[in-house]
Amino acid sequence: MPTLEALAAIYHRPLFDLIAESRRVHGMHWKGDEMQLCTLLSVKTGGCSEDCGYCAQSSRYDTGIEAGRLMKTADVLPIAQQAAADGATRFCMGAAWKGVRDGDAKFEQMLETVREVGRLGMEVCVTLGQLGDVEARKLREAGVTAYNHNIDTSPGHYAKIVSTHTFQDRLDTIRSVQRAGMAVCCGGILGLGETEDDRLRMLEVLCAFDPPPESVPINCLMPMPGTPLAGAKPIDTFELVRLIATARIALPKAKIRLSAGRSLLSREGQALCFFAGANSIFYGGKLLTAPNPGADEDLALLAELGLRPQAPYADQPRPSETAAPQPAFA
Ligand code: SAM
Ligand code: DTB
Ligand code: SF4
Repeated sequence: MPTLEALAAIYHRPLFDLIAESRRVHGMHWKGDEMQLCTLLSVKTGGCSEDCGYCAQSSRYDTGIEAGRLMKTADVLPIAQQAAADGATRFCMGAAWKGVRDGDAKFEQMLETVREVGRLGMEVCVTLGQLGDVEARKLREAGVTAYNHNIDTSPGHYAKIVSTHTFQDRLDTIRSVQRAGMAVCCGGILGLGETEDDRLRMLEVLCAFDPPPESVPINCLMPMPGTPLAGAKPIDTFELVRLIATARIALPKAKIRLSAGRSLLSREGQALCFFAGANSIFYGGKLLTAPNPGADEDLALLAELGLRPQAPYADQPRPSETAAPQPAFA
């Protein structure tokens, strides 16, 4: 498990040396021409009680996003079917909740949606906020293969961004997800006013997970009007590429997902991120509330680069089978 010093030494190598190394590591574990396509759907938008300073869905900020109701299973299904038909191999459903609780009618409805979506043959990922062991087990039994719960930034910077829950709360949820045997999808956001040291400390925490995260979304802040971070400055593409390359070297078996903020990058910037080790993207014109490049645009970019969508479960077991139910931390 790399120390902070080791991560910093990797991160600060001359850029071309760094990318050459991340490409070498990538080639040892992944087919270099494959890209995982994951489609996102916000099944419950806005009205969230939490105060995450980057998020348009927090009810604390006047962002123009109205609180919606949980989508019915019957309304989610055709969207998931379309995503599968368009070539997505993972379907990720997000809810603007603090968390979920067993026995709650909304949680039951979510389980039903997972069961139905699971029949379509895609990996099923959900991101529903905090949960405990019971909820995690029920989600896994319903067919969830991966649970997304980001640490978002370093332990030290977290409290400057969110006050309604703690970094430790995030780790506790992740531990429940691991105990239930679901794959952990966990990453962060660049652009929250963090330092380079914070970014590397975030990676250090991810590297300490046991088992390591199955996928690591690297989001660039989409500055959302009305949030405290609306005026944050954009991410330098070379800094993003360095972090992706460092993550690829430190977490060789994880899918590294170039996530939110891709619409702010040039095609060349995205290509450099892919070359440095990013092998997964969100696919479809919308993230949760923010825009994403359109599916046609992405397919054209992949074709131009000679990349192809990753077939479902190509030559590896389903994620839930690789994630042994072990605690994240002692
Ligand atoms: N409520 C759940 C939670 O907080 O885990 C699930 C939904 S939440 C919107 C999922 C993730 O989206 C966050 O952890 C964060 O990494 C990312 N995110 C939210 N707003 C973002 C923004 N404006 N720019 C980039 N990433 C964002
Ligand atoms: C993740 O790390 N990024 C996605 C997904 N997990 C749920 C969400 C990005 C949200 C971007 C802002 C928005 O759409 O509101
Ligand atoms: Fe709520 Fe998640 Fe947004 Fe935080 S990131 S305000 S928990 S929806």
